[in-house]
Amino acid sequence: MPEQVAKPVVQHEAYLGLGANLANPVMQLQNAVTALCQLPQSSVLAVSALYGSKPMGPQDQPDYVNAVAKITTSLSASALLDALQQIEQQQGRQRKAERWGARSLDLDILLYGNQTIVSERLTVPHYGLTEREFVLYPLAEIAPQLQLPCGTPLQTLLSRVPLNGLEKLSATVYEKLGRG
Ligand code: ROI
Repeated sequence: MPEQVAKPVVQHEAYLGLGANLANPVMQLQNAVTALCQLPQSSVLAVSALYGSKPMGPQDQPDYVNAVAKITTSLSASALLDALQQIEQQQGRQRKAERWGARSLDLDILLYGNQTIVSERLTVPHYGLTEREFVLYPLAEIAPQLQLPCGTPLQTLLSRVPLNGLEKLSATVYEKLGRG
């Protein structure tokens, strides 16, 4: 019988983007964080504040609420993507034909360790990371010293991308919106 060799468990630090603009977005993000805390083989290490942001893409949709979470996980990037898509579906996400339309919850893998991944399902770093204020500022809140796999410091990207109306939501606002 071949000798059983235990496979070492490799942990990856990953950053996830959270966004919603339908069906009580603040509650969607709060529920998403609760669901992330229950991901298998993973732990949530940090979550940014929630931010209000202007829609990128078609303007005839509500403002978004965005945040970024840092996790450590031994899931592969594609198993992590499966788990995130399952959370989106559990929270009522309906995939529509319209590109860049409103959504009840969007969970994106922004970074997965220091890896660059290009596959049919997944592009990491996330293709919008370098130009989206609603990703860069929450990311900088929890990882100000971060560098992308290509070596570019996050601070360099931030200096190029204006706030475009992005605002940190206060706890009072969460409560107000949470009740709405
Ligand atoms: N716009 C903002 N402000 N926040 C998002 O999370 C977001 N997500 C999207 C598109 C439609 C591109 N616009 C967004 O997928």
